[in-house]
Amino acid sequence: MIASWFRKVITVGLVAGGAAGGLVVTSAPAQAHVYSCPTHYECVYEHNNLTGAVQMVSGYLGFADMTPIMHDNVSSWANANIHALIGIGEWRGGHKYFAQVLKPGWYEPNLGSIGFNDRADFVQHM
Ligand SMILES: [Ca+2]
Repeated sequence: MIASWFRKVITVGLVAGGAAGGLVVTSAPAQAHVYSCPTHYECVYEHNNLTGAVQMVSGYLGFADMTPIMHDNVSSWANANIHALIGIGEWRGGHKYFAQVLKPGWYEPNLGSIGFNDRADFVQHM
């Protein structure tokens, strides 16, 4: 049942509050894997393809820091929320930089594909 939520991945690059707030959207091929992120959560994973250590973040939290284990160690992630767009990002010079935004039910199997492997500091509702 959860698997039906995961179909594709959307990549959105943006800088919150940045003057040059261009929005770039690209899509990557869908991939089928074993999904372990419960409905209403977003999950970040240590390794590609939603494997390795996991941090599950309640979809009711607006913002969550990565745990010490996951900080600068996230390689893939999933948004199992029903409605919420979730962004993943890092702090850059005191500002939030969002590397990617996932629609509900989407996942990113390889953050390295967008140059963001092992860099995430937080996830946040958009
Ligand atoms: Ca990693």
